[in-house]
Amino acid sequence: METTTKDVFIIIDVQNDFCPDGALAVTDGDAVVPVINSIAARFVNVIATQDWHPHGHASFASTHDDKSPFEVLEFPYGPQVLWPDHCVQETPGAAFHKGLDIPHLQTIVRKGYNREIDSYSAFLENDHATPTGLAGYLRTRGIERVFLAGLATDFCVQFSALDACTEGFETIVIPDACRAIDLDGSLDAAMTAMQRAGVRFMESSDILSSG
Ligand code: VGL
Ligand code: ZN
Repeated sequence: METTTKDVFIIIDVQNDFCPDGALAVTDGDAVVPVINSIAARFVNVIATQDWHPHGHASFASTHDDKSPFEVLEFPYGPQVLWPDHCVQETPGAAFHKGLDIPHLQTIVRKGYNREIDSYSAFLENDHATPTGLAGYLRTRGIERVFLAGLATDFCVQFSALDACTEGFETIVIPDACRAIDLDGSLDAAMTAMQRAGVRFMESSDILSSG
């Protein structure tokens, strides 16, 4: 397909901790790397998000007494899944996978740096109120269409896609360039929620086909 300067490809959290042997490993997470490299080559505008938590982040089970990873705890902004410590600022787990090869990457949006609020979405933190600034950045640059891929389908990709729709961008997720955590059916729920919100889905082969 043809992409234009009004399109952006947003790569979500392709970081070591979400890849095999990482602290919050997503099954087959590293399989997205070559696909994402190929897709990125088709876009002028490419940005990436980086999950970037301080030590003692509120989303870490270890921050709370008697809590285990993957339990859900009620936070001021609603239910929050507790995770293993992951993507701690400046640790190797927080670094991008070394196979990512995107010399024209324009911007890195870090998120989850607020100790008390998790941030799945690239646009809004999990209180659904605190903006990262990405919507303004994209609008200022004249972006109208957002393509998304990365990790994990059912958390950071899903919430980024839903917020991109709400922000008025035409939103396309590329599921074969994503992998899911899939807690208790969260992948099916995410696909349904995205579809209902008006997110479109495309295969990487559709993006990579010429013409
Ligand atoms: C993510 C859980 C916690 C993600 C980030 O990138 O999907 N999931 N932090
Ligand atoms: Zn995180």
